[in-house]
Amino acid sequence: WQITSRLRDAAALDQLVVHWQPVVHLATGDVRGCEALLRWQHPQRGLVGPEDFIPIAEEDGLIVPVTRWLLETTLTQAVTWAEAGLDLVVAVNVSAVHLSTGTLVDDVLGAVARTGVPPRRLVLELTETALARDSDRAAEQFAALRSQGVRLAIDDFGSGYSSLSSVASLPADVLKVDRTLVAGPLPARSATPDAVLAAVTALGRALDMRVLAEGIETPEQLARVRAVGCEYGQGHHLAPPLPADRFAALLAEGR
Ligand code: G
Ligand code: G
Ligand code: MN
Ligand code: NA
Repeated sequence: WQITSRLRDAAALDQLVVHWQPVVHLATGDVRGCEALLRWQHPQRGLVGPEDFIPIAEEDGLIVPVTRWLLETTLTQAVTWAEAGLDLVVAVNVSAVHLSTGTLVDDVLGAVARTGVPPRRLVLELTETALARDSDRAAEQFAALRSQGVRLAIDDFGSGYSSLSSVASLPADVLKVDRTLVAGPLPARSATPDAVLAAVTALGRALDMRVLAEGIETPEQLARVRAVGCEYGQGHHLAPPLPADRFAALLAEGR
């Protein structure tokens, strides 16, 4: 079926929706920010997850207008939250395809300028695999965005095959530790199940990055990531991705 042409319509018809997953400061339990996660409200199929349409959007280049829309939507939402007294850091996932088109810097800075959100409140997330694909070009665009105050995160770190030196040479602000490291090896296979998690956390801190543990699903995992010194966390045990109204309700509870 013609998911691509339907997606073209969807982008125009505002069938895309954003869910917001809280980012929690682990020492205090405060929600300090959120990650924008795209969904497609399909008229027949219901809520379609990004894994079912982002790869197609990347193939035909639609990911670029979709991400432009997402940046505008996210920053507009951030303005609304700021007006309600909530100064949140908002994170948006960026595709390697977008990096390779060369329009990312203008797209991001344009949305920042139009909405008036302080650039420090925006984090762009790129996976280590995406960064490794064209690391010189990525570094160039990173430098341009960072010089304007936009923050950068290396997403899903520990899931791919990039080298430690490539991480050290990228000027990123946040290291997002992949959920496979948070889940850890099967205890039966390791006498020191936290060794890799601890080492990756120490690496991030040594490189002056904020370390954020992803995919925290249980109280035990929360205890582990705190014990190794992760500063921030995300995951279903803390809060799942939520529609804007439920995200706002959660923030209201915490105050
Ligand atoms: O939202 P999760 O719930 O299902 O997302 C699945 C995957 O889709 C994740 O790897 C996430 O990074 C990616 N994803 C979600 N929203 C976006 C987006 O707006 N752009 C890109 N490039 N990836 C996204
Ligand atoms: O951008 P990234 O690949 O990190 O995307 C975050 C993805 O992780 C989204 O698909 C989101 O729905 C998902 N996610 C968020 N919290 C959890 C969790 O606790 N467990 C698992 N398995 N997935 C999660
Ligand atoms: Mn992400
Ligand atoms: Na991630």
